[in-house]
Amino acid sequence: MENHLKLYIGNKNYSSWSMRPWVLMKQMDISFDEHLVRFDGFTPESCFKKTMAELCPTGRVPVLVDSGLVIWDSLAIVEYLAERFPDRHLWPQQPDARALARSLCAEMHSGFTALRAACPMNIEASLPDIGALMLRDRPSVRDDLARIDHMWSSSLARFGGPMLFGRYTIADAFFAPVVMRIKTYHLPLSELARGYVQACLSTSGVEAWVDEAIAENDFRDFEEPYRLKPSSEIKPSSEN
Ligand SMILES: N[C@@H](CCC(=O)N[C@@H](CS)C(=O)NCC(=O)O)C(=O)O
Repeated sequence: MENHLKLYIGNKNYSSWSMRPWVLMKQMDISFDEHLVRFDGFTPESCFKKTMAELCPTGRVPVLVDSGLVIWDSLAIVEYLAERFPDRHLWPQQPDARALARSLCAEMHSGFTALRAACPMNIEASLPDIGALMLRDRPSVRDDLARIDHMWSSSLARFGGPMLFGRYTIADAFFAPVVMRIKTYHLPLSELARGYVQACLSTSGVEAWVDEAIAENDFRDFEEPYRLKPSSEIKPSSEN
């Protein structure tokens, strides 16, 4: 089938939602044209918002365009890809494993808000002090991390690793930005879950995204709650 896929994404260093379909498509050898719409703010006047609002109703990335069909939202995009490329087996093939993988992705898609707010994706940064502060002062961040550890460990134990469902699936793409947060903020995990972090970081899709994120070298101050001030000025005691 002729390939007309276009994927609109944001800055690779920051855009966690964009990372999911991008690493999936790279990893599973689905070719596409990338359109990076640089973050310059999310106000209606920003170039980012004007560009994306012309394309889709949410005005957000990622967006996949397939010969005029516009699909927005990372979950809808990966479901579309799974249907369009059935031979790639993007979901696990067994119905029970597939149902579990969908449960994990749905939980990720609508949850972990405390972790996401306290530790936004910032691939080129190293912020161990912030990670330690957030874990010390925000119980909801501790809860999110414990849930992720339990979720990953159970899946790895049940399906044998190295990826969440044995071989690489959509679930691994969905958790790739969490893996990046674990790395940036040095968040502690059980041994099994740490092994998964290493396995995920070594996948070709994630390696390619990380290389390009670092090469971007595009500091966006509105995406930087921490690197603009010393950690002594950061007061994480209130929950978001
Ligand atoms: N649920 C959406 C979330 C998309 C999203 O929030 N993307 C961010 C960038 S990572 C964005 O475009 N933000 C712009 C805004 O908030 O206006 C998805 O899964 O695709």
